[in-house]
Amino acid sequence: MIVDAPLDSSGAGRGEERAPAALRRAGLREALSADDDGRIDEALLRDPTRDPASGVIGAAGLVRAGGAIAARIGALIADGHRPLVLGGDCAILPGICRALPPATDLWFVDAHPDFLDGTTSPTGEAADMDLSVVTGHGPAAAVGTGGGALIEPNRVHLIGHRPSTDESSRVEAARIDPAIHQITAAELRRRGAATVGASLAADGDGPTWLHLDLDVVDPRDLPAVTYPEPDGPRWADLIALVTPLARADRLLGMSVTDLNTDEDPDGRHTRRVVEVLTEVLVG
Ligand SMILES: [Mn+2]
Repeated sequence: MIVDAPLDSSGAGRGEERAPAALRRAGLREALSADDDGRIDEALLRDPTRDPASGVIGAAGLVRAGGAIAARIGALIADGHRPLVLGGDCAILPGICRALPPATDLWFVDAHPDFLDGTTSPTGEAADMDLSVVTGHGPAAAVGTGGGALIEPNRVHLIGHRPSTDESSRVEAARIDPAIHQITAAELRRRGAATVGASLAADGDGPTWLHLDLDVVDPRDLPAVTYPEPDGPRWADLIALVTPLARADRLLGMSVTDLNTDEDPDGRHTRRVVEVLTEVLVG
């Protein structure tokens, strides 16, 4: 079941907002033979103002979006569907996690740890903060959660990030909850993406969510993202990593974020994302 959550947490109408429609135009739904649950309309944010209290852009709109995402994903899971949520950016994750049952594991594949807060984020975009929010490190009020962990930190695997040396990245690295399991991009290369994917998929039997921020992919293969980081997995490695995760029996659903269509004028990267998701999910 495909559902669109076109939330762009810059509030400025960047290309992440148009990614779900672009992926659909490129044939994603047909390629997956997926049912269609349309779009979560409240997950559109058009407010670039940084809230002085929380330090988060579009705080009121994020609360609305988070509630609507939680309600829709909760209903789909309750009806026995396995949603594929098309972002938008990673600010959709707290709403999704609100809908997940207790003791759900999270596979979080991203170039960045998303562990800043309203003070430490240089941008104020909630997509800098989502893993911090869902593990109970805030800022909670600004993204529509009541505080507290939505996912227990020791149930999170943070995969594919690469530590960078600028000041805010150092601050961010120091904030990461030490209970979170980390597999950096370098470790992924060392162990082999297929080995890591197979071992994660085989480890445990409780419900799991898979979150894929496409900026994890090396910018040589996917430059159509807002915050590219060098030295990521190539497409072949990503497919090897994600295929066993996406096909795990215990998977409740999957979110895909951060394709920026503004950086893809001829649509070639959008088409590649459709091919990759089809290979991962269908084979
Ligand atoms: Mn992210």
